[in-house]
Amino acid sequence: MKRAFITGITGQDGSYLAELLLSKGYDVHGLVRRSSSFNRGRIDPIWQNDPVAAERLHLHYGDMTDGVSLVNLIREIRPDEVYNLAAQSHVKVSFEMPEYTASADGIGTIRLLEAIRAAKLETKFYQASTSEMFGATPPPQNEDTKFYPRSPYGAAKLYAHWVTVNYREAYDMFTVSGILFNHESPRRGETFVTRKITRAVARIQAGTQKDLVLGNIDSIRDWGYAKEYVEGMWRMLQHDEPTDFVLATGTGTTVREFCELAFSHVGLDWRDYVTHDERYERPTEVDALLGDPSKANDLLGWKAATGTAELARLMVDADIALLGSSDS
Ligand code: NAP
Ligand code: F7E
Repeated sequence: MKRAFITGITGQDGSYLAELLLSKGYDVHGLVRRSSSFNRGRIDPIWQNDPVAAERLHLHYGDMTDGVSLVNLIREIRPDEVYNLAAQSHVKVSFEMPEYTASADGIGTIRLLEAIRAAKLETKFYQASTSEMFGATPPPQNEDTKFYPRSPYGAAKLYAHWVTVNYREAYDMFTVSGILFNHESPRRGETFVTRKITRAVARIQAGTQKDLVLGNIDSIRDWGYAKEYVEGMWRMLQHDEPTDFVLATGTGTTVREFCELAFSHVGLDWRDYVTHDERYERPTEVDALLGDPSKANDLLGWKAATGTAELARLMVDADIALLGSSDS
């Protein structure tokens, strides 16, 4: 039985990845932060839906800013595969908490790599890198595109990307940087724009919300379905050689168009509800992200199946269902 260690297991991607690895028979260990309120809502259903698989799921307290916790956990778990998904992942928040973002997202990665190196393990390592590293470089973007991050988050992730590459070259470790374009789902955090929109659509339709206040709606993103992207992460670690991959749909959509897709799904005109407030804008914006996933298509046989329009519809449907279940 293979053992995996997932940091960020309580997040959107971590929860889908935990389910995937459990379904493949892995023993899954996850890093959780101590919180005064409940933060395991995304993984809790595993115990209800599949109690037998849940016996192979183990949670450990720790933090990406606490190197000692990482050293102890790696030594104790001795994982075959590590997926480093933990991060302060909100771009706008990274302008407000730049130092913390650098520590958790940037230095946290080297803390984890050092913990693996110190334990002298043959562990395979996946780093959750991001299209935000391309920032100002125009699309389409692929593995050879020049990096030009536009936020403390993008810069911290670029540091993490390069130490991942460096540990592969310096110490011959099996380390992979997965450069993922935006991926969303009904489990997406509520302050990211797609979920903010689909949640608002459900509430506006139910009559419990009047309007939706957004920032820049002209930016272009390449939005795919998170559940499919975690399969790509796993395939990267099963590939013969450690090398970096872009995962994306290959299609760009503006925030404005995403609004249109989500509101029209329930017969509403987005222009009647969406207003603007500059407090949701960033000091520097990333105008256009659109990925070229050819390398992953060719070498991993990975392809995004769900396009942005279908994604918008499934997220609206899930938010309507969620609203219904919380009302009852
Ligand atoms: P997410 O929902 O925000 O989840 C982030 C996870 O990291 C949560 O489990 C969170 O714990 C944990 N975390 C945050 N700070 C931590 C710390 N200091 N120590 C330990 N754990 C910490 O993010 P996601 O959308 O699943 O993304 C997963 C990873 O992929 C992130 O690294 C993100 O930056 C990267 N990424 C995401 C996308 C995307 O479009 N979703 C695209 C490219 C790259 P709590 O639950 O306690 O908050
Ligand atoms: O913004 C604009 C905003 O916060 C998307 C993270 O997962 O993907 C994500 O980062 C766009 C931006 O995602 C609002 O200015 C307008 O242009 O949903 P977002 P992001 O910044 O692209 C990358 C790949 C990651 O790695 C990150 O971890 O939407 N926008 N109005 C807004 N954005 C938000 N959040 N809220 C608004 O009201």
